[in-house]
Amino acid sequence: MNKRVLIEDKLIYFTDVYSSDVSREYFQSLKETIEWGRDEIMMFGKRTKVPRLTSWYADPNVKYSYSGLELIPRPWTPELIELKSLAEKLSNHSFNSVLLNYYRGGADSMGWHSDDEKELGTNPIIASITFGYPRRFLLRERTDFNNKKEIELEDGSVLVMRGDFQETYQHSIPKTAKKVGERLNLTFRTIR
Ligand SMILES: O=C(O)CCC(=O)C(=O)O
Repeated sequence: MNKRVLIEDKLIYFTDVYSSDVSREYFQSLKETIEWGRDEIMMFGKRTKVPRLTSWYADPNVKYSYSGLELIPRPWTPELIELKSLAEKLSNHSFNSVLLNYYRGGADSMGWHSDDEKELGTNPIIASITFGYPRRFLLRERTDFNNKKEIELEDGSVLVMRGDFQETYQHSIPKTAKKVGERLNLTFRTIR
């Protein structure tokens, strides 16, 4: 495993957390066993389907909503608990929920946003695991959109967002016209 501090006190990137064999197994099994759906969100006053598949697992009674959408949690599976334990070890923090995203190809994406919903509290710690095809993860400063950075999130990696990262930056996974494979992403969160 390799650890890199990308932004001091805000963004830490662990690569080779899982070998490619283990990552492939998690990828296949999550793809098949997670109850994937296509959420609708409110955008500019209109209901719009998100450009990817999603699912939400959490402790009972945990409620979370984003972009006007209230998410109903499903109960943890043994596999998600395994992944949660590793995410907790790397971030030194305990989580009570995970939001999963399934990017089926280059047309699937995640628009610019910060994970700054009030249920996450101030300076939330979020651990993000990637399995499958690497995609670009873009950052831009909230007070200066021209100040951008990017990294490629690799198969078997974990990105930990912490401190005032959400307050200071927005992030996105842009669409791409390149031929890309499928990617799964799990963001472990603590809902207060
Ligand atoms: O797929 C990713 O790496 C990003 C996920 C993300 O931004 C989110 O769930 O808020």
